[in-house]
Amino acid sequence: IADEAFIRRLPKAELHLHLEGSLEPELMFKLAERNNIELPYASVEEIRAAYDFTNLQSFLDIYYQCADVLRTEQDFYDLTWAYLLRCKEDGVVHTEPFFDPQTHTDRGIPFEVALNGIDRALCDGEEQLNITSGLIMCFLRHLSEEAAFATLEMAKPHLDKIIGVGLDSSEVGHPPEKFANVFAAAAELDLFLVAHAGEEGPSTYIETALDILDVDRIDHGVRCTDDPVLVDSLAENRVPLTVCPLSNTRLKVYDNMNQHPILKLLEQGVCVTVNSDDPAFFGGYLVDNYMALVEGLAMTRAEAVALAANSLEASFIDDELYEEWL
Ligand code: ES4
Ligand code: ZN
Repeated sequence: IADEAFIRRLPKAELHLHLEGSLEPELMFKLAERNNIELPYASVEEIRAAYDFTNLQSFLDIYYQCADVLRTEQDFYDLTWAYLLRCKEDGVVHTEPFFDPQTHTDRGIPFEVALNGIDRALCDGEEQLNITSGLIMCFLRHLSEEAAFATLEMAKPHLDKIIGVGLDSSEVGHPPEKFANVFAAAAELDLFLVAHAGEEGPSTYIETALDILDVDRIDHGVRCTDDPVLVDSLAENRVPLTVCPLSNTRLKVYDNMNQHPILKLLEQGVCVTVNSDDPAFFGGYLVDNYMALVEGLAMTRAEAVALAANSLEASFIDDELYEEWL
């Protein structure tokens, strides 16, 4: 059985982390005060008590509301920097975080305010913490493909600060193929491609994300277990899945961690990785997610090493860079 000190020391990449989802209640209060915003909660305890989710949408409603405290470039810097300090504690040597530009541009915050604050913190993280990174911007799938195109247009002057595009928000009813044209346009710009698929949505969304969007990785993807032929094909092609154990139990994809399929998928040869998704809302950062697998599934040291190695294999950094960590 693996233990916390062992897991903390393993060099790991984090490949599925929403920066807006790393906003801790303490920082939320600080930013609300700084920006003269009245929060609908009286205390940090009251905020944490509101994080009692029944499904993905019940979480997203609160998550978008909380993001409203992020107003200035410094706010986005502080958010990102706080996350990077947690990476350092957790032995994360490389991270490819997501941000949701439309969550900010739709309430009047310029694209550059969010991007520049995040980018400046990521640059400082490379210099001061020795954590490499690559930023991924996600399109909100409950909005139109036209709106996604407008967001891609805003990113065009800043392609030196963005390595890829993703697809997140409410999954069911918004299949990957809705975004076929904008993903093709992003591929033309040499951006990496990822998409949330098979979290609450069916395994067919995993297939269309791969076949129609041509993504490099699948975010979540756990519902592939409904289709054994798909599982074989994911294993055969080493398609990475960025799995988020605490997210899946907090959003009731599984009632209990002992039902989580990640270690079974690992054994079947699928390139599964461990990630924290929205750690401020789901009760834990990367090491906490590994420890949840120790507690729920009696994960061994060998399994933890394999999951950490998968995260480096599945990252978009040069293979030579990660070999020094393996
Ligand atoms: C998300 Cl867990 C999850 N699923 C889909 N979209 C998201 N955005 C932030 N967290
Ligand atoms: Zn996610």
